Amino acid sequence: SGLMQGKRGVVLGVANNRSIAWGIAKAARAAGAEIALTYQGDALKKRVEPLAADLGGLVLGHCDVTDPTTIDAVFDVLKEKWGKIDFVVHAIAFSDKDQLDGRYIETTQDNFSKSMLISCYSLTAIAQRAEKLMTDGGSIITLTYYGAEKWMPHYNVMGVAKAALEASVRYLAADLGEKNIRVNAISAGPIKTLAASGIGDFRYILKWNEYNAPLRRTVTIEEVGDSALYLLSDLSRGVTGEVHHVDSGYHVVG
Ligand code: 0WD
Repeated sequence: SGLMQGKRGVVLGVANNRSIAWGIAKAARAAGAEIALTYQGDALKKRVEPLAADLGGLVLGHCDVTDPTTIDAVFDVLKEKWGKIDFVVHAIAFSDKDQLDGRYIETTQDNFSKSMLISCYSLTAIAQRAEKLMTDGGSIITLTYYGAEKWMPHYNVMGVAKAALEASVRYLAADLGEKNIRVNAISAGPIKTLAASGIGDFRYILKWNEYNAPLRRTVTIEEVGDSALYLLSDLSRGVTGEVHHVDSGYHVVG
């Protein structure tokens, strides 16, 4: 379909072809969008470049959200190549793996700060740059998880960071609404990705969702991608500040 025809956007957080960001990039491209990707470090560069080529897209370069100069650099490239953008997909999170296990109470100050910076503040840092390029309005989406709303085993500081991320979505939506820039989140069900493999007992969490979610299964990155099309396109032009669950309905029972 041509739902995203004429729209251009940047997708941050593709690590490999199992990334949720990749599911969204593929769906947006299939609907007609032009896509730009970033990568974090040289190890991921080798994976992201061929994926961007598959989409006929741009590679903007290295972006590590802990280093604001690298965020500025990729937005400078965007400005130079495209002048304006229509959407941003933020699919970035990080916490030390050894603290995604056991008790939340053991979280260190250092990992708390790092998790909040990468998993929460980065959305605001990116929105600051995106605002300047979204001269005809736009749509910004981020990825969150049910652990923001309820205690979940082992999710720990990520749950706290996701709660703050969801609050950021509401504050950013209010700030950017008068420019017709919408900010929403997708709360995805558990999917086996690189980031998820760091979470303790993740296979058990997948099984638990299969047994208990209304649809009796987990979701795929393609399903998250298709739902993202709604939030990225004009179909959702009346929607902002929302957290949309794409989780086989787990949130109604969990
Ligand atoms: O079950 C899941 N997989 C769920 C993930 C359920 C609900 C939400 N999410 C969220 C994650 O919390 C994250 O916000 O979806 C988003 C995307 O995560 P993903 O697709 O599960 O994981 P992955 O493919 O690993 O992509 C996350 C990427 C990083 O990958 P690695 O694994 O190398 O940390 O986030 C990027 C990086 O590419 N990233 C950064 N990018 C820029 N600067 C940074 C950073 N400092 N740190 C991580």
